[in-house]
Amino acid sequence: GPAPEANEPVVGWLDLHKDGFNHFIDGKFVAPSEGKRFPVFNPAHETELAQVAQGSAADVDKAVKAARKAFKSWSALSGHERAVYLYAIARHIQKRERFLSVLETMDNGKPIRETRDIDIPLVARHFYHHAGWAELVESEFPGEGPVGVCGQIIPWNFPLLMLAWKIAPALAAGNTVVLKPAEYTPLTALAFAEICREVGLPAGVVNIVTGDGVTGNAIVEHADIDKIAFTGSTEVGRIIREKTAGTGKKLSLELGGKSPFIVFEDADLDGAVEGVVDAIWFNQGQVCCAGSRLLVQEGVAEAVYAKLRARMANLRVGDPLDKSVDMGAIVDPVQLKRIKELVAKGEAEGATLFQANKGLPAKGCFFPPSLFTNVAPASTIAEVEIFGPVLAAMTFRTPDEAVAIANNSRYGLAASVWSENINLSLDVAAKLKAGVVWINGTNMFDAAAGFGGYRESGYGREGGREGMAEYLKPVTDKSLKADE
Ligand code: TXE
Repeated sequence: GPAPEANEPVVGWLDLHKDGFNHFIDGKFVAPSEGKRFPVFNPAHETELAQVAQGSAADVDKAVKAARKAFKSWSALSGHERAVYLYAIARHIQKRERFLSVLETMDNGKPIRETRDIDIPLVARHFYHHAGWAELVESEFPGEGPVGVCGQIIPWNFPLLMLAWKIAPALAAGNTVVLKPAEYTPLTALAFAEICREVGLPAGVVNIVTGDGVTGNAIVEHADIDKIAFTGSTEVGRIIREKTAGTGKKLSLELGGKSPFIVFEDADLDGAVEGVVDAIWFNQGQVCCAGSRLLVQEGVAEAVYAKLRARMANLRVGDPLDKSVDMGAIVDPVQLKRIKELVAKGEAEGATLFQANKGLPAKGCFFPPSLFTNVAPASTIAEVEIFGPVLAAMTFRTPDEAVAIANNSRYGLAASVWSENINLSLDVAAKLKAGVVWINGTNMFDAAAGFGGYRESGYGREGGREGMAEYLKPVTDKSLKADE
């Protein structure tokens, strides 16, 4: 069951805010202008965690004005001076690692093992890495300067990590930000706002406005924002691209995926099966680069499926605060409904469904690990992003056919290739239309490596040198930079 002692500081913190959370604007916590708040739930326990401010266009405007004012002095600091703040943020995240992990798990439903060992350590790593970039940016990007005020809109699947991916490079390059967390999972962003205060980050450099798509749209439409960075659905990405077309706004989009996971017959099959577990059942499959299409070479297909079914039967689905749990809750009933509908569609289209049935908790947003075999390449479940713990498996005969099936997608975010033959792996990897290709591995993230997609998975990169470039622009006369 849940670990009450780990839970306690978070419950106390939520209790402090039982009258409702506010936006974080200009270094202060500010009540929503229209006085509206919305509830945020723990999807595993079906309990309300908090009431959070619904951001209006007026709130967004206030935040943009604060960011604009702060931009002048923040961008005039030396890289080293900005690095000191980023190091301090990284250090404070490490100090509050346990609190942040528990809070993230309660808000999102993902296993505590993941928030503790993956999400929050990667958040700290991202700020450390970008503190380094703040030190280097002037020498590594001569003739370039910050873009200005950045509007950043993030999803709910890795709430604090997506915040880090957005805020760390923006600040390192000398920008100021207005960030909107997803409506399902705003709580770690609000805890992050407290960290900004603790480290004495100058007021207005980071502003957090909570709310839904209406709030996000107010950010997109604000005339005094210089860049929009968005991670979320392809549908909303398309709207944002249309709305920013014809404006001077710089834009980066990280959208959906339907990433192939290709297993050749000479692969280490047990290793590949463990890879699949990580590819599609990590974070309940709510991962933009999830390996959601399994392509297996015909000769080993039945063997791989058999190993997979046996492994699925051992996956523990349950209370995400329990350290022994492999899979937690789906983020929200709306997403759960979407997953159920797509699974029903897969069955209607004639694919064979296998679900490991260890029993799900009696209440809460849970869905079992699911495997579809006999999937026709042109069927819905082979094409549409399910964004849940559902794997669609297909077979292929030759490497060329594997490449053809893999690339037959509107998306192109990531791919995994499994083979003991490195020549084959490298040859196939080069032919895949994907922003990231892993060989004998999957879901490996590093702050130093650019991440992003092809096609409808979006454009622009986050992380590393390419990620920094997204937050910079040519500056002809550096003395003009601060007066913009
Ligand atoms: O995404 P939305 P949703 C995919 C996944 C999922 C589906 C729907 O397939 O099932 O999208 O999820 C804000 N202008 N991904 O509905 O709506 C919103 O408030 C500006 C993949 O949650 O795109 C939130 O902060 N902003 C993905 C953010 O956009 C708007 C991660 C994402 O929400 C807006 C999430 C608007 N008009 C979902 N409408 C990935 N690539 O990892 C909403 N938002």
